[in-house]
Order: sequence, then structure tokens, then C-alpha cells
Amino acid sequence: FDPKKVTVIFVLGGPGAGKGTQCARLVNDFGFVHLSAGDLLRAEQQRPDSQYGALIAEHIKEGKIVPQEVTIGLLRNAMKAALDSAGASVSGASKLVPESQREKWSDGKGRFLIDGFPRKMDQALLFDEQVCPNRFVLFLNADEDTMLERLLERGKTSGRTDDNAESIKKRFRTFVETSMPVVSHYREHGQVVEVDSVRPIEEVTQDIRKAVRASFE
Ligand code: UP5
Ligand code: MG
Repeated sequence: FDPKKVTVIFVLGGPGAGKGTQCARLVNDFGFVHLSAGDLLRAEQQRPDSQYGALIAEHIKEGKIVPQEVTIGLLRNAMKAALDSAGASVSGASKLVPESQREKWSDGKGRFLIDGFPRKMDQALLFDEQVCPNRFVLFLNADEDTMLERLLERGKTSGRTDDNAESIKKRFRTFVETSMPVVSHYREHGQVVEVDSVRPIEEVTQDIRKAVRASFE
């Protein structure tokens, strides 16, 4: 697809920072397509004839980052599918934006919130260069105690193989060592909007809405 036909916002933050929760709340307001890299990997893992099933399962449980070719391939396909289903032309891309919003934000582009990606420098550079540049990076900031509490609570019902104390510890470590450098990289380029996500869900959403509006105006 043509990078000029898309607007991408990366949503980053530690495990349990609230990326998925907040993205889901923004979809209707702005006509975004929400793509969670983790959800795409979990779906690929479940696909019976996937050649990556075992590799993904192992990486997720260990809190390690799946090789970039796999994740970028899944993201690219999901973006292409969303654009195709809205029609191939630029005016088609605007069909991803709900009718009620179209006049207000009429840049005609397909809008994507990419949640939980990129989480390693090589992925960030490759995506920006080979798929499309991002509009900005939203960084949801939360401390580990808060995130641990949220994930253990969610783990009671989520069925996620990585929502247990041992995996969570590994995910935190990968986040600090490997994913924070990505946030720092974009911060040095003035592309990061940081939101404190240790607050009630609605308060966090309000701050994010402001940042998104500002980026479209
Ligand atoms: N909650 C949320 N916000 C709250 C608030 N403000 N106040 C109180 N509670 C709040 O939220 C987590 C829980 O907290 C929920 O129960 C929610 O109700 C509550 P959620 O919105 O799910 O947080 P999120 O940041 O999305 O947490 P998630 O666990 O999904 O983050 P991860 O980054 O760990 O998981 P992800 O699915 O992105 O990745 C999983 C694994 O996939 C990675 O560890 C890695 O192995 C692999 N992966 C890759 O290899 N490459 C990729 O590019 C992406 C993933
Ligand atoms: Mg998530």
C-alpha cells in the first residue's frame, strides 16, 4: 500500500500500562483501526498451519521479542486488509473514518493505532523506512508495582500464558532493556507524547484525546 494513504500512531508503554484499554476507547472517536502487535502474534500462534506457532508461543511466555520479520509481516498484512476492505483509493481509505468524523478530519487517510510495537530499535527503524513513518508516539507511563498488580488481577481470567509472576518479571526486564531505548530514540526526535497512565481510565483517555486532536489540527 501507499504510505501516503495512512497515518500511524505508535502506542507504547510497559506491560499492563493500559495500551489495549486506551486504544479501544479511541477507535470510535477518531475512526482508528486498532492493531495490537501482541494480539496479532497470539492469533498467528493459534492458526493451525502457521509455521511460527511454536516460536511465538515460546517468545511470549519468556517475555522475549519475536523476530521482527514475523511481526512486521503480520502488521503489514493487517494494514493492507483494512485498507482493501475500505476500498483501494484514497477516498476509499477515508471510509475507515466513520461518516460522522469524516468532515472534521478529512485527510482521507486510513488511521492506525499500532499498540505494543515497535519494542526494539531494529523494528522501529525498519518499519519507519519500509512500511511508513509514524505521526507520533504515545507513551503510556506507569510504575512496575501498578502494572504488576493490574496484570496479576487480569491473569485470573485472561488465559494469557504470560500473565503470571515469573513471565511478568521477564516482560518488565525486556521492556526496560530493549523497548525503552525505542521510546528514548523517538523522544530525542521530539516525536513522543507522554501520558501518566497511573490514573483512572477516563482521565488517561482525555489526555490522549487532546494529544490526538492536536496532531490532526
Ligand atoms: N487497566 C488498564 N488501564 C487501567 C487504569 N488506568 N486503571 C486501572 N486499571 C487499568 O491493561 C492491563 C490491565 O489493566 C487490564 O486488566 C485493564 O483493565 C487494566 P491493558 O490495556 O491490557 O494493558 P496493555 O498495556 O495492553 O498490557 P499488555 O499486557 O497487553 O502489554 P504487553 O506489552 O505486555 O503485551 P503485548 O500483547 O503487547 O505483547 C505480549 C508479548 O508479545 C510480548 O511480551 C512479546 O513477547 C510479544 N511481542 C513481540 O514479540 N513483538 C511485538 O511487537 C509485540 C509483542
Ligand atoms: Mg495489550
